[in-house]
Amino acid sequence: MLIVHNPLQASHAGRHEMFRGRLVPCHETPERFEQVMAELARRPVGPMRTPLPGHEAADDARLARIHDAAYLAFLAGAWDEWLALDAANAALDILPSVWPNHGLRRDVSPLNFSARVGLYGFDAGTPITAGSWSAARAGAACAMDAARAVAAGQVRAALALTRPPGHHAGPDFFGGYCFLNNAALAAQTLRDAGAARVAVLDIDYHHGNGTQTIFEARSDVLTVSLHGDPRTEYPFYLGHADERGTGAGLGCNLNLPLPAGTGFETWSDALQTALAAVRAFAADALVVPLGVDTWEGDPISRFRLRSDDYLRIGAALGALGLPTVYTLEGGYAAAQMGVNVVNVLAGHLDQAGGGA
Ligand code: OKP
Ligand code: ZN
Repeated sequence: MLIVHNPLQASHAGRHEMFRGRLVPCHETPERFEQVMAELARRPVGPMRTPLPGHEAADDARLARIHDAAYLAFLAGAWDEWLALDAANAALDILPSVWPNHGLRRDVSPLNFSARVGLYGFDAGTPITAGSWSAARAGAACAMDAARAVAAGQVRAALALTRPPGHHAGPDFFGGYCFLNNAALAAQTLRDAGAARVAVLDIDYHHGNGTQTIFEARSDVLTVSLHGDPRTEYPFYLGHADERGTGAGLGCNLNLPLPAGTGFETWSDALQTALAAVRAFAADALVVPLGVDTWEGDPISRFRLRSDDYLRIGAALGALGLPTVYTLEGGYAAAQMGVNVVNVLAGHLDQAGGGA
C-alpha cells in the first residue's frame, strides 16, 4: 500500500464555521492528518512519499478535467481579492453569507467579491484561508499521483492523504470542507491512464454530492455511496435513493442512505449491496473516498461503527481484487482517526494478499 501525503495540508487551517447561529471552531483540522501519520508510523503499511516537485503545471491541466476554469481561477485568487478589500481581512477567514438560490441567477458572475464567494460556495461551514488553495492543490496532486502509481502497476493500492477533503466539491462549487474533488480527480486519472470503467465507492458518513454531480451523466464511472439519510443528515439536498444517474449515466449512480444510529450489521448489509453493484459494473479500477466519521464516537455524525469494524471493511474492499485508490475524506474524532484509517488499510492488505 503506497501512502501519498500532502506536504502543504497544514497551510489550510480554518478558524471557524457557522453552526446554529454562531461561529464555532472548525472540525476539519490539521491534527486529523497528523493522527493518521502518527498511526502509520506505529503500524507501517508500505512506502510513503509526496509528489515530486515540478508536477504543478501538468496538474493544473488535470484539475481542469474535472473543475471549471472560472472556478479554479476564483479559488486561486480568492485570498488576494479578500486582502485587496481590506488589509485587516488577513486576520479573518472567508465565508459566504449570500447565495444565488431560489430562482436567483448563477449564470452572471457578480463583480462583488462576497457575492462571488456565495456563487461558488454552497455552505457557511467551509472557510477559505490564506493557505487553502495551496493545500487543496497539493492534496489533489497526491490523489492524482496515487492514481498514476496504481494505473502504472507500481502498486495495487494507494492512499492519498488528502486534506482538505474533496467529495462535496463539484465542477464549480466548494462546500462541506471541500474545494477540489480528489476522488473524482483520481477516477479521471485512472480513466486517462487506460481504465475503461472506474467505480467510486464512497464510505464517508456524508453523501458525496460533488462526486455524484461530476459523474451523474457519465456511463464510464459508477458512483456508489453509503451515507446518512439526507433527510436528516448533511448535505441534505442530495443523496436520496431515487437518484440513479442522468442521460447516458442512467443506472450509474447508486445511493444507499441509512438512518442516523445505524450500526455495523446494517451498514455491512448495505456495503454488500454496494460491492455487488461494483462487481456488476465490471470496473477495471476502484476509488474509495474514505471517511471514518462513521465511527461511533464521531462528534458530528451518527453511525455506530467500532474501530475493529474498519478491519472488516478494508478486507471486503480488498477482496474485490481491483487496483484501488483511497482518498481521505471525513473523520472528526481526531484522536481515534489514525487507528480507524489504518485498520481499513490493514484489512485491505490482509485480504488482497500482503504486498498489494
Ligand atoms: C464533510 B465530510 C455547518 C455544519 C455542516 C458539514 C459537514 C461536512 C462533512 N457548520 N457540517 O463529508 O466529512
Ligand atoms: Zn463526512
